[in-house]
Amino acid sequence: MKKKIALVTGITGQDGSYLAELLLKKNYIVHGLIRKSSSFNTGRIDNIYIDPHNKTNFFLHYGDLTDSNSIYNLINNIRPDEIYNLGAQSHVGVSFENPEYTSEVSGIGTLRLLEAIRFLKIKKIKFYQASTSELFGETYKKNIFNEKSKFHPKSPYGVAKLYSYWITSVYREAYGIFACNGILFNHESPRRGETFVTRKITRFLTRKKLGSKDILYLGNLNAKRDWGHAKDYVEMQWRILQQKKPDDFVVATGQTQSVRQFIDTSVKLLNMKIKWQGKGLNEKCYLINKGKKELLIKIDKKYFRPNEVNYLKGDASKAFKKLKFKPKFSFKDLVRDMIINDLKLAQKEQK
Ligand code: NAP
Ligand code: G4F
Repeated sequence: MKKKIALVTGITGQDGSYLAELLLKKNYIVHGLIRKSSSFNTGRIDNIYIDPHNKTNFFLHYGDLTDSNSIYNLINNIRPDEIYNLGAQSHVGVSFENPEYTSEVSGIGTLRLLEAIRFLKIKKIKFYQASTSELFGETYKKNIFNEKSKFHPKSPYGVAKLYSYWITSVYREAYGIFACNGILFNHESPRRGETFVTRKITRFLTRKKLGSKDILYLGNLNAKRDWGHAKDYVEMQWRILQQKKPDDFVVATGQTQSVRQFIDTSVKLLNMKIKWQGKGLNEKCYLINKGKKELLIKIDKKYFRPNEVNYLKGDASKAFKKLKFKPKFSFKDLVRDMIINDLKLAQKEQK
């Protein structure tokens, strides 16, 4: 049987790397778009790249979501069956500092891909857009959000992604392109970027466990997120494109935890004892060890966003039913997976 061809933007990122592995296991030929960087940015996919078995079915191409020509030429050359648009400036906090760039990449970048598909008239292409729970943003009476919920983004990132969401939907309706949105709630893993709060916490606490003297600075501890595991969620990205009709799906666990709860869970798994003291910007967390109190976490204003999404919880009933979505990782499994990985990293660093 002829192998399917997939193009993945954002292949060097958390999701891109897991998705590439999944597609290769499913016998796809995988092409990834990578941007030129002055230092290596392929750490998450080096395992795939250096494996000789993948020599004939894994290819990387330089390009950029801000560069229409690179996108057009690539799609024209490889003529993929499926395109997964995972590339983005994906950090909400950074989007307040670089709003124009974020819009170019995470918003107009999607249009560039869809325009290439339209111009090239490659009918077979199925298109996946990495949409996000940041579309919902505002909390209406502690809602649980589904595909019909009202959008109200609260950051330049959320607005850029809202553009991508709608342009994907418009190209589906106007030109009959098989284009889908996966509205994914937060998902993490040992491959999560270290500036996102979960990984920042697990990297710090595992180093601390091995005796580091550092202090962790965080922003809003009370924000709540619906955290799933990236490995579960990339499987859903693939399943969304295997449906008979193009459609949009919320992917979430239906559980929500605060940043503080994420810390408490990590600390328990590491067999550490902590104590929270104070309030607001003066709140501090102490490590209690052999009766001694050591400062562990402090609040730093710079990590607060000008506009915050305080609460996110998703209702993935549609995905449960149609995609047969059943997350394998519970919240505790997710934290454990990250802790185990980061403990190993911390041990390596010590050596
Ligand atoms: P990530 O780890 O930040 O990866 C982002 C990827 O985009 C990286 O490969 C990055 O390349 C690439 N990229 C950045 N700017 C680019 C540009 N100008 N041109 C081409 N590629 C560019 O993100 P992730 O967590 O895997 O998320 C994947 C997608 O899902 C993103 O679109 C994100 O917005 C969306 N999403 C994520 C979550 C989540 O909780 N993880 C939830 C909902 C939606 P470099 O490696 O060179 O930086
Ligand atoms: O880990 P975060 O930066 O993720 P955030 O903002 O929820 O965005 C992630 O999930 C979205 C899906 O909902 C994706 F679309 C997006 O691409 C990204 O993957 O922050 C989580 C929460 C926020 O409320 C933030 O204010 O943690 C709070 N927080 C508290 N201290 C912090 C910190 N966030 C970061 N990054 N760093 C801190 O020191």
